[in-house]
Amino acid sequence: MKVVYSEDHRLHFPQGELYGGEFVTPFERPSRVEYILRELKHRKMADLMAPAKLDLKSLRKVHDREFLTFLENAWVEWTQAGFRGEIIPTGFPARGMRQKKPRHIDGKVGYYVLSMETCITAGTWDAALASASVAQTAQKLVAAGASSAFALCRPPGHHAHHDMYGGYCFLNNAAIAAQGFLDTGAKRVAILDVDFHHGNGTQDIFYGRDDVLFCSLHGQPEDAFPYFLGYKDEKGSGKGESFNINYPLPPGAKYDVWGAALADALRKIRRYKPDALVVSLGVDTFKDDPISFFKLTSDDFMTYGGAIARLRLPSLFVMEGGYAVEAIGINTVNVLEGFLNG
Ligand code: Q9C
Ligand code: ZN
Repeated sequence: MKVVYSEDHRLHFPQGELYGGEFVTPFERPSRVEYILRELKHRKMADLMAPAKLDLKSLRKVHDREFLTFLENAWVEWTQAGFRGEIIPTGFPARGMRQKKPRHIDGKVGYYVLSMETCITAGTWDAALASASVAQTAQKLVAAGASSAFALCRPPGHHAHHDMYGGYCFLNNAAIAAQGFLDTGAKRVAILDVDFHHGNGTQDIFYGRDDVLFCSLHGQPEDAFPYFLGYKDEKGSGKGESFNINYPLPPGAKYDVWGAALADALRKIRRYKPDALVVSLGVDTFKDDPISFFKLTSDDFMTYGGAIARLRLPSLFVMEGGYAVEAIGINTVNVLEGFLNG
C-alpha cells in the first residue's frame, strides 16, 4: 500500500499532558509512528513516500483564517509574553460569557482551545502542517487512481474544529483530505471515523453540508472525551440534515456491538454512493488502550479492514489515535492488511 510519511512529526512532542491532575508524558507520542512504520516494513507493506508541500486552498476551506494565524504565531507570542513553559490555556469563554477573541495570548489560547491536555510547543505548527501535507499527498494519490493509500499522520486531526484545537489535534487532516477530494472532482465523499473518540472536529466542519457524509463510532459522550459532542441526535443542520451519523457506544463494547454499528454505518455509506472514502483510523478501540474503554482484539482490526474493503471504494486511511504503543503497529497494519485482502 502507498504510505505517505514525514519525519517532521517529531517537531511536536510536548513534555507533558495534564491527566488526572498530574503532568504525565503525553499518550500521543512520537514512538507511535515508529511502531507503525516498523510493522509496515516487517510485513513488506511500506511503499513509502514523502509528502509534497501543502496546498493551502483546501486547508483554508476547512479552517478559519484567524485560527490558522493564531496557531502559526502562538509560540512566538507566548514566549514574548514572558511565559517559559509549554502553552496551556487557563481561562475560557464559558457559559454566559462573551465569545470575543482577546488580544493577550493567554486569553487567545483559551478562546481557541477545546481541552487542556494538548500543549503547543515551539515545533507544533510545523509538525501540524507536515501532518496535513501527509494527508493531502495521500489523498492526491487516491484521486489520481490509486485504489487506496495510508496517510501516517501525526499529530492526529479529528478533534480539530473549524476554529478550535484540542484532543491532541491542531489541523483536521481527514477533513482537509475530504475537501481535497471534492476540490479534485468528487461529488460526494464519505468519512468513516473508527477512532475510539467522537470525531467532533470533523462533525463540526461538515455539519451543514450534504457533500460529505460523516459517520462516527465512539465511546458515548456521557462517559468519554470529548464529552460535549457525539450524541445520536446530532444529525446535521440545514441541507446537512441526515448527513451526520453518530454511533455512541457503552463502556466494555466488544466486536459484537462495535461490528454491528460498523455494519450499519457501511450500509449508510453504500447508499450514499460516495466517490471516495476517508477513514479516520484510530486504533484506541483496542482492549488494552490506556485511555479508552472498548474491547476490540487485534484480530478484530483485520476483520473490519475486510468489511471496509467490501465497499469497493477508492479509500484513504488517515491515522488518528491509538495509545497502546506496543500494539499500535500490529493493530493499525491489521486494518490495512484486512482491507487489502478484503
Ligand atoms: N481520560 C485522539 O485519539 N484526553 N485524541 C482524554 C481520558 C484526550 C484523544 C482523557 C484524549 C484525546 C486523536
Ligand atoms: Zn481517539
